[in-house]
Amino acid sequence: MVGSSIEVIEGDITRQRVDAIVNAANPALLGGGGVDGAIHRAAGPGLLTECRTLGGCATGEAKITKGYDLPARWVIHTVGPIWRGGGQGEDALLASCYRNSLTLATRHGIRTVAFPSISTGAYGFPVARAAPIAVREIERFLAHTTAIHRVTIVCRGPDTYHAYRDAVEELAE
Ligand code: AR6
Repeated sequence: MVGSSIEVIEGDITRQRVDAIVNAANPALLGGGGVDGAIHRAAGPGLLTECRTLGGCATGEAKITKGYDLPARWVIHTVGPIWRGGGQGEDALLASCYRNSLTLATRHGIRTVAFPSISTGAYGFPVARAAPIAVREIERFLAHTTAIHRVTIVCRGPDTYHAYRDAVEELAE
């Protein structure tokens, strides 16, 4: 069944026992608010020290660090697009966040990955539009690899949760 390897849950990504969690970062990779702040707080100061060595990250790209005090062994940092009305390549950039994060994961032998809802907080991307893009891109990736066993989308709040659940169900139809 299409969609079977994507799990959608409501919760806190910093608590996930997976090989890698994905951070919705900004191009400086030096921390911030939202999920980025939560991940840095939970990982401890070693994460920021390693992030300082990375030289930032372009929108749509991804970089990897260790997970430090997190249950996850790795953190994949990706930079989602800032919503500018939808005509500035936001959809394609959002898709590339998911694709590049999963590509990086396979290079590190990562089998289980948890994503937050990239760009739909401070960056203002409408979640009803972001969710199907995310789910489609993850599915497309999983269809061509056996390396990744499970992808979990960890949603903060019921609106986000329902948007991703609907997207998974629609793709499975
Ligand atoms: N677990 C799971 N999801 C969370 C958590 C958590 N602990 N905390 C927040 N979210 P945002 P963006 C959800 O703003 O839109 C940062 O300052 C949140 O409710 O974290 O990509 C960065 O440094 C929302 O659904 O990321 C950048 O400057 C989703 O995560 C900027 O914000 C994404 O919201 C990136 O903005």
